[in-house]
Amino acid sequence: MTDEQRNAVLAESGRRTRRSFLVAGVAAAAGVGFYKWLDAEPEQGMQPGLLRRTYQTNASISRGISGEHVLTPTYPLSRAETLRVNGTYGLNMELAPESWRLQVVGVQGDVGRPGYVKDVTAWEYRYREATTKEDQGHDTKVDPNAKTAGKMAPAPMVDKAAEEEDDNHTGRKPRGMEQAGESDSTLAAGTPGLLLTMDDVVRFPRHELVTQFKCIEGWSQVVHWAGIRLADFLEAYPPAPIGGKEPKYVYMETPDGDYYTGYDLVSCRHPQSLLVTEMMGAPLTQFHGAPLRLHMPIKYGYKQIKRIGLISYTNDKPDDYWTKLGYDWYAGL
Ligand SMILES: Nc1nc2c(c(=O)[nH]1)N[C@H]1C(S)=C(S)[C@@H](COP(=O)(O)O)O[C@H]1N2
Ligand SMILES: [Mo]
Repeated sequence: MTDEQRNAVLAESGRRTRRSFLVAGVAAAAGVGFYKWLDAEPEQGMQPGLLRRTYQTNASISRGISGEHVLTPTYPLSRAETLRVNGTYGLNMELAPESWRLQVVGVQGDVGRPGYVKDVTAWEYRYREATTKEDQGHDTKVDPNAKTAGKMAPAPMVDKAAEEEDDNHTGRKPRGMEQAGESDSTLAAGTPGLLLTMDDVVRFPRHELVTQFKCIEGWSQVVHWAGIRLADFLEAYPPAPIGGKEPKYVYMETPDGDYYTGYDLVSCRHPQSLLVTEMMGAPLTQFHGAPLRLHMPIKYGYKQIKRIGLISYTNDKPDDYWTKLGYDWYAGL
């Protein structure tokens, strides 16, 4: 898009007329190109907000534009505040930081890449006594009016139970020890893939975002995030075609699979989907998902998995923790 075209779009959108919506819609239909010109704006604050409002106003009269192609509003840093801790499924045992690896499965040409192993599931994450005094946060609350009331019971403290249920005496933590149980998308033993370290992740350009974080329980907070774009990561580790075509989905898990989430590839490529390493100017804490979590402001909080241990491409719609408990798989805002 030329500067002239871009200015025209900006002017039109600013007027927020029906015509501006159409222009924005056409730009949105251009997909990645649309993101690129928005991204070229030094200040991301104003314009996406206008587009977002336009989109919301017109959503009912148009099906040609989807939330996945619109940037969510960004805010001045002064609006950002420390995010409460909410939901600690898969986080109750503290991960030994040196044992963290990112398992990546289904990558094109993975055999020849550094970090390739014949069985990613054989990687042993290790846990240790909690060293942090961090507030363990709020359990997901029960909304008595919700259809799913009763399903949002407090998170059980599973660490002791997990240790005791190690029937095979492998010394490894059993999977699926939280409320929703084991994921249907758990990898089979013997699944090859990559084991990446944090150095492999932070080599991509660093991005910061100040966005609104929305939990389905009805609260939201403006938060300052820093990390890398999931899109950049996925571009460097592209999916291997399945049946001659690009797979549709991305699946993520905490180490040992107690919390898990599924996404369509399009949402993962959204330029505001970040693999986050820092929040509010400091490294992620244990209960906010150290060392790596997802921020995906086009989705509700429950899709924003903390402590990522696995990223996997798949053509089967992946299982999702809160979908198992009755919530919408897409969780779009
Ligand atoms: N591993 C893990 N990730 C998770 C959750 C969880 O329980 N475990 N809860 C989700 C929900 S419902 C919300 S609202 C956010 C909360 O993130 P925060 O604790 O950093 O506020 O994390 C999401 N990611
Ligand atoms: Mo949430």
